[in-house]
Order: sequence, then C-alpha cells, then structure tokens
Amino acid sequence: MKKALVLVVSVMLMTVALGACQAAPAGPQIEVSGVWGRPSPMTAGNGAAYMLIENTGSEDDKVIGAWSDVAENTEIHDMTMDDGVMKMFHVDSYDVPAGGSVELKPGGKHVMFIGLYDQLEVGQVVTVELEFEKSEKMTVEAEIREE
Ligand SMILES: [Cu+2]
Repeated sequence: MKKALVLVVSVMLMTVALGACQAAPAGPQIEVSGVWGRPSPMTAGNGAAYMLIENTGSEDDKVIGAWSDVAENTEIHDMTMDDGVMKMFHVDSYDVPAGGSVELKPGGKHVMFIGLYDQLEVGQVVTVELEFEKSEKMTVEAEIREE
C-alpha cells in the first residue's frame, strides 16, 4: 500500500518536471522563420535577406554574425533615419532576449550581402549561416522573391 503511494507520487513529480522542461527549455532556443531576400541585379552589387528570429528559451542570446556563399562579405546591418535620409550601418550583434524576438525586415535590420558574385533572381534559394553568441550556428534558406 505504501509502495503504491510512493510510486504515484514519483510519477506525479516526473510529470511536473517534464512539464516545466517543456515550458522553459534550459538556455536559449532559437527558431528562425520567414526567411527571404529581394531580387538584386548584378549592377546593384549588393543584396539583403530578412527573417524573424525568435528565442523560446530561458536565456538571452545574440546574433553575432552571418555568412553566405553568394557574396564576398555578409554582414548584419541596421538602418536609421539621418536628416531625412535612410542610412544603413553595420552592427556587432542583434539581441534576441529570452521569450523575445528580433525581426529583420525592409527598412530595418537585415542580413547584407556585399559584393555579390552573381545576381539574385526570383525563385533562387540562398543559404545563410547565422552565428549566435550562445546557440549553435544555424543554416537557413532565403527564398528570393518580390516582397
Ligand atoms: Cu545593409
């Protein structure tokens, strides 16, 4: 009788532990979705990719860089309005707080392809590798399309 009760209690404790585990996984948990890029003619020389980066984990993380094989350099950029002119600039990182997200979109943060080897055409898929402060590197695929 006592043994059965102990067993019931331990099963209950396990259920609670598993439940807690699912609610808040240890460390950052990065999910990337809606990855796309704009077509870019060769004359432009540069291109950009956008995406939503979410952190469903319990620890803050940061995007600290990006890489792709379509251009000489791939950087993470942001944009600002300066005297009525939109200007973009290179940043060291994007914060991806626990339970939060960072959105890369036209007119704002973006992954920048500098010195394209070839033009980016609609329907093409560009592989982008994202580097994080804590999480493992992640490879995502950007579909080239008009918005
Ligand atoms: Cu840029």
